[in-house]
Amino acid sequence: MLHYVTTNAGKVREAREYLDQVTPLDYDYQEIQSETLAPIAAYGARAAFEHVGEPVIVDDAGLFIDALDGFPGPYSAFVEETLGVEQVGQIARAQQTDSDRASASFRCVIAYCDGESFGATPEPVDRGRRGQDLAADERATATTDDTVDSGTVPVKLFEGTVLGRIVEPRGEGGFGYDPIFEHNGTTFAEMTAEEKNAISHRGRALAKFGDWFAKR
Ligand code: ITT
Ligand code: NA
Repeated sequence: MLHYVTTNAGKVREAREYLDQVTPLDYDYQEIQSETLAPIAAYGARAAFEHVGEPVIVDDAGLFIDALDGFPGPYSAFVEETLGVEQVGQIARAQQTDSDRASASFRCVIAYCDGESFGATPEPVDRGRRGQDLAADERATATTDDTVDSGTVPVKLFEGTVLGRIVEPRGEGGFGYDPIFEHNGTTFAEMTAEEKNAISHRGRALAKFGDWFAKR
């Protein structure tokens, strides 16, 4: 049994398209605060594994707006609940200049934990809150994944990122910031789940996880 631990129904819909063997588990693990996603996902995966005692994946994701220095980033869920998606879009577009057309990236880190070790590897690299290293290159599949083995319980990480720009809300699909995130002329909310998965941060991270997990 592989549990996909989340309280977010939108994430579950997308994950099930990729991994049919995955079972959604609505467990609200305590989230640590960090300027980067990887430690949050890793900590959550450990906590969730200790809770269920079976293999888990945790998905930590966020929207990083370049003109706002990576805001809301790891705080995306909180900011969605407080400011709201539309207002985040307005702030981002107000910051827009000719050279910086409210460019942004969605990032996702999938953390897997089953209590086993994956071999000795380093702590995850801190890529900075804007995630420049990833966003600078859209070949998200080429990014290095890390294993966190120095804690008590090892965690394996898979990252995905997608570049886009912030626009006025369009579309009814998806969830969260999808209506204001445009990629190649289409917002994520205007795409079908399949279209979004094929290019999204989550889809890319899940694809990498799926390849690795199939061999495990
Ligand atoms: P869990 O922690 O329980 O999984 P959550 O919604 O709190 O659910 P995160 O902590 O990872 O998840 O916060 C991610 C937030 O980032 C999410 O609430 C959305 O606001 C935004 N987000 C992440 N992926 C997104 C996507 O594919 N489309 C739109 N918004 C997304
Ligand atoms: Na969360």
